[in-house]
Amino acid sequence: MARSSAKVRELTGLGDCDVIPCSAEISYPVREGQHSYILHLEGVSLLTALRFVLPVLRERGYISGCPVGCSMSSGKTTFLVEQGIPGCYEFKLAHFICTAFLAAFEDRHQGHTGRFAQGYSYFLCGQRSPVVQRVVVRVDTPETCVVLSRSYSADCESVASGYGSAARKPIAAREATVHACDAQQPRRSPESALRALGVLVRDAGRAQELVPRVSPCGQCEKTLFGEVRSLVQSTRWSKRDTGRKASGRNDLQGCKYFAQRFRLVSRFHRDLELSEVAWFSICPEEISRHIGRRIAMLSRKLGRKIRILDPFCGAGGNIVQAALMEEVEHAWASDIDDGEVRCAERMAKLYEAEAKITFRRSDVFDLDPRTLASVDAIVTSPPWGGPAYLQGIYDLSSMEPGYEKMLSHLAQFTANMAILMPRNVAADQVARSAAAAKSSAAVELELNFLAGKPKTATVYYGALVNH
Ligand code: MGP
Repeated sequence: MARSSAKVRELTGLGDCDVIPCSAEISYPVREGQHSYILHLEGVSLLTALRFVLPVLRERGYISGCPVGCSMSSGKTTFLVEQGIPGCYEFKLAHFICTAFLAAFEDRHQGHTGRFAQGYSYFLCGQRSPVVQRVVVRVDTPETCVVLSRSYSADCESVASGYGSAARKPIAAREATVHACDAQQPRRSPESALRALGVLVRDAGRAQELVPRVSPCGQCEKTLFGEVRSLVQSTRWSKRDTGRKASGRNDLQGCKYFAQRFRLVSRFHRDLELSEVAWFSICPEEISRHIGRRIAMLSRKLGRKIRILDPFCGAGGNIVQAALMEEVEHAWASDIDDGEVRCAERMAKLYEAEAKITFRRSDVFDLDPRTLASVDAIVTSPPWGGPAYLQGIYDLSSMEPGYEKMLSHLAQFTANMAILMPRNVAADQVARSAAAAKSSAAVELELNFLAGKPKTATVYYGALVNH
């Protein structure tokens, strides 16, 4: 009997990805009745699933009740089940091997197509969800209006209880409830109000010049304050790990960046071969996509499709996502490192964006504004100096090549720039950099939250500033 001869192995952790599939793309169904778990089967036909797999799972107590709502697509079968023990199970029966993923159902994922990554389960469901973006506070310096904003990517990590306990601790799903409201006067000093919003300044004297004009109401402030504090704590927790990240591909398999690979590149494939620098510097896809959307809005202002440039393209995370926007007509991507350029090319192929992007190896200062005169916007993530950036407040003047020198050079192409920055970048230095970017009227510093955690910041110059 197939049932009695079935071998069920519980797969755990991330280290096994050489022998088990790392993730599965699924169509996340709409909930039916009391069914609170989603079961996703790979490698079996519907008939085999019904006759063998489900009975075995039930017999062993992994699921209970009668599964419903099955859907099938390219050899994958999805069921909803009433109760279950979340996990990843592999079946070896006489004639087939099947992998089963079981995760708790979450209402907000209803109807999404997502990616189920095993080890620390999450659904990258943001592909179709809008990025929520709210301006929280706006401050003025004598010379420049600085807009501070936050972007929340659609939350894509979920905690399936008991799932992948040996793996990276998942970030708790935290839907931030922040309202941009019209509270009249700030009740804190400018510096502490900014700090409460997660915005840091290096020069305390200078901070006095930053006068919040709009401040969140007490309720929001409380939420934000608690949120930022707990996030800083969780950041410290994870920081200990970063020291261990070594260069080799094998070492990377255990590291936090590798654990987040589908968050960084949702179509991650082991043949992508990210370099050591790319692993820690590639922008998480949801944030790149968000920046891409903001850049695409420029097309409406100009009344035509736009052309964009990324002079530090690295593995291509930012430029590929931006180029995917239909408002983008063409993109140029360059990097000083030939290996990175080749990786970016592979990334473009992976996302089928290669026809829109021209790649070349070049130092940023060798790019000639006369030959790239038609660039409408720049999107880029310059080198921050590696994972040590989080010590204290990030000092923009420590960036190599010099930040303002780089901005002045890039401003010859266009003043419309979106530059990825460390989340602890000094806001006062950002304000001052506006002149070098020929964007002295306004600059925007946006904190990018991913799954409730501040990940990066983006500085917008020129027409990309959201007033
Ligand atoms: P991180 O701080 O290393 O990760 O980088 P995380 O998950 O916030 O770490 P934790 O320890 O606080 O939990 C967050 C993101 O910043 C990365 O995914 C990259 O997009 C970006 N980033 C990080 N570093 C070290 C660099 C860098 O040196 N250069 C660039 N351009 N981007 C970086």
